[in-house]
Amino acid sequence: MGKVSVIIPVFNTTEFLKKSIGSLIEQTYKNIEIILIDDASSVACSNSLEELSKQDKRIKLHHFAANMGVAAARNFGIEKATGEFLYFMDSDDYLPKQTIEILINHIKEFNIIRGQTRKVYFSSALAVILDGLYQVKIYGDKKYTLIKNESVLNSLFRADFVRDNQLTFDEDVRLYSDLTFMVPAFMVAGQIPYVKEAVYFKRKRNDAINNPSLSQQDTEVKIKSYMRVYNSLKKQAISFLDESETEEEAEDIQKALDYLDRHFLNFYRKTIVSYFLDETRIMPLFNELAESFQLIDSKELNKYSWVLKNEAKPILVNNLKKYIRVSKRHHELRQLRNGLKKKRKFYIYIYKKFFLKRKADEKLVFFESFLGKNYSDSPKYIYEYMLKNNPEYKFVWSFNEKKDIPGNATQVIRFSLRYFYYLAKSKYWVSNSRLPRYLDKPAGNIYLQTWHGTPLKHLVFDMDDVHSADPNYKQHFYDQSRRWDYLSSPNQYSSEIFKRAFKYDGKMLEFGYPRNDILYKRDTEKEIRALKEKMGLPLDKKVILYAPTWRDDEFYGRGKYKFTLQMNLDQMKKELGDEYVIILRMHYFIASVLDITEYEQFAYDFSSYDDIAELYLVSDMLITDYSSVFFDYANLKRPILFFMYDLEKYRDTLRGFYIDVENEVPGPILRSTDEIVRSIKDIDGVQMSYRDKYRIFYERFCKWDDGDASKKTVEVVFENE
Ligand code: C2G
Repeated sequence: MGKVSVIIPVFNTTEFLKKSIGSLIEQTYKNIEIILIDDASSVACSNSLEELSKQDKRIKLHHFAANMGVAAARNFGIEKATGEFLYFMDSDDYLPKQTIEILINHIKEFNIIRGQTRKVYFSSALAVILDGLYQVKIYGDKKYTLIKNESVLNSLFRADFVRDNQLTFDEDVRLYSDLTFMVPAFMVAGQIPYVKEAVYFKRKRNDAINNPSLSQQDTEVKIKSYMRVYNSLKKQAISFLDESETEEEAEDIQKALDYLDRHFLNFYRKTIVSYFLDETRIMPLFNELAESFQLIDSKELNKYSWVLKNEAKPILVNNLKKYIRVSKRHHELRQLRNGLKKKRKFYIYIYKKFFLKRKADEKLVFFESFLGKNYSDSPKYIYEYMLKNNPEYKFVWSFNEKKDIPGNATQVIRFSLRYFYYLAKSKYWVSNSRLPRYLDKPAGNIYLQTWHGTPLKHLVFDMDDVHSADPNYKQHFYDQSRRWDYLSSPNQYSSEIFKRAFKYDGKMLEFGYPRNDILYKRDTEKEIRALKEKMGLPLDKKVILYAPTWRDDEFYGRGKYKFTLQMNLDQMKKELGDEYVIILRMHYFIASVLDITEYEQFAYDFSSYDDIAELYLVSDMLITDYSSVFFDYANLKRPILFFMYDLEKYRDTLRGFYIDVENEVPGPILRSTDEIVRSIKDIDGVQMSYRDKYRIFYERFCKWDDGDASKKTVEVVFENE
């Protein structure tokens, strides 16, 4: 079997190179050469390429002196290739071991063969490929569906075929140059086989802000490149059609023409139309748009909706003014239609269209804590402080269901029409987590983000792979956090992390957490006794609080996480039940329900209890894992045990920590119920041996908390206004 030249342009993808090049080195098909074209990357990236290319003789590394773009790099790669076959790969993607072997085994007499591309968000995707069970499907009439994703990736080409037909990538466009190679290739390739099992993992970058991939770049550049590519390919295909000699050839070219039209019209519908929502963007692109539309076959255009056809009319005659009018009307129609689809969407439509246009109430404050789940956390304490001290203000609380709370705040059900109405009406927003992205900020609005914990786990832009259920996490977070005017910080350590990891450079309120005021103001025997009575806890037993966090990779769906109790409650009850009771408190993301009916009088499920700070107060010790609860709990100076049965996975794969957990946490790290029981039986000894660590920890994380954070926060945010 012949040699395969794998061509990889590289531009600043240092963190992905090891994975991608490694996946080539490990291919079961060994007869390959790996042509790396360093497109004038950063020094770090170039060095890392040098280092990696020493690993394997099959690697040939070339450096460009100036950045030339992917198309030029790939063309250069074609020139340098010595193989019988060509294969293109991107430097942030990777392959399962068998991909090239499968493609080679099935290319047979064909000129091109394609495999399947799968999008991934992290570096550990696996494909299950059963030897010999490959389904090869031959595409003739419908072959253009194979390039719906307009990509050259994961296709194996005969090198002769590419050279004989002088196939190259158009170097004048920054994006969509793949089409300038693929469409002409498909026009002359004849039938094309496709093997689903030959998988290619295409990394969807999770950080479009710091490290955008080509496809995540500026929409205007994208549209311009696209129109240029379409116009030139369309003209080229039309001239081929004119020159075609046989009917068969003409039919093949007609398929390319139809594909191009369909592709263009879909691009227009999906990308250009929404970009034109802002009408000032139309004019600079309009001439080129008209040129493209004039190339479309009217037969194809007629297959589209009347909305699109109506827009096409003024474009075809190059009438900008009329197009702007039609486009505006259609946008309104689209918004309305979207709005009517679902109740929530309809409310958002009303919010934007009507509520936002009304004047806000200067003295109205909107509160939300943990996505409407609780009456808790810093928003609660800021509210209670204001209730007492700022009678000139009125308040709104957003909850998932109505709650019994002090004061006379208006309550709204999250996502109801009233929720949207009051959001628009409130000059102030106070929330401890993100508010939805579509909630445009009303004019003059002041948004206090209190956040909800000293960070232990890497946050947002400090995270590499995102394993959680929301793949666009970073982009969304960035958009949402641009609206914050104030951010509460519990300690110096957090201030530094927040600035970097949230890319936040607004005002920071460095007063400690309002939610921890209670730990200083109400830590008295009398208060604790009253709380225990309210909670129905026995007064003659000591209380253990178990409050673990959630795991990014264990979920049922977005925002609905699983939790399996790893603690043996039977054993705990048997060995500790005489002296202790245990409160189980799951994270608010956890959707799993605990069944603890067997452990009545010993285990209490307080997962839906509003305010964890009250649980801190009534407990004699805390068991937790990677939850920020221990930073707050340390204010009480009571013992903390760390039940970290999955420490390696959590630290190394899922998140990564900001502190050296094994050395810095102020209590023992335990991995089994046995160890927990042993530590609890000797809790005084444990406390003694962690005395110094605890002191250092307290100094570092709890020093700002003094019981007056709510007061100081309100003075800055509300009283200075
Ligand atoms: N919390 C709780 N009960 C738990 C765990 C946490 O009430 N069993 C509350 C605490 O107030 C804690 C806060 O939720 O400080 C945040 O909890 P973490 O476990 O630190 O979770 P975190 O990863 O910060 O949640 O990405 C956004 C997530 O919202 C962050």
